[in-house]
Amino acid sequence: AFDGTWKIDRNEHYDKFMEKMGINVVKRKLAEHDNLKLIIEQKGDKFIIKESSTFRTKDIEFTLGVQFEYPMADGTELTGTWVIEGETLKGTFTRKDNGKLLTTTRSLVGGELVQCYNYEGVDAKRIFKKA
Ligand code: MYR
Repeated sequence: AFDGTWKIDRNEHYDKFMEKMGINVVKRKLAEHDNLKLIIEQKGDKFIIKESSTFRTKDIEFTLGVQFEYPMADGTELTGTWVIEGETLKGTFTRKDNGKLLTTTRSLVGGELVQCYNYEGVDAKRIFKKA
């Protein structure tokens, strides 16, 4: 269901979220317009994601329920897992630099891919349209 090419359409509270994450204002301004594109392919429990943005291109592979590492575009390392609950992908990640939790979900809402983020009480969304 998540398969396909998804292009970022809009953000909600993303600047506030990034600020909480400790990202400086210059990087936040760039990140608001990063043209993020995700090509998602699911094979059973395994996901292959090709991420591209103005910052980088990166291939990510993970298996549901299996811990993996993910470096954010600024180099901060996360470690965690994705699981599926019902129709929703739920991600629980920990920042390696400070041990704090970042949770995220992906779900399909009206044909759009909605990714929600939470860090230290701040919620944000990034909403993608199918290319
Ligand atoms: C993936 O499934 O795409 C890889 C794992 C994603 C982990 C959660 C993403 C957090 C990215 C946060 C970026 C916020 C910048 C402050």
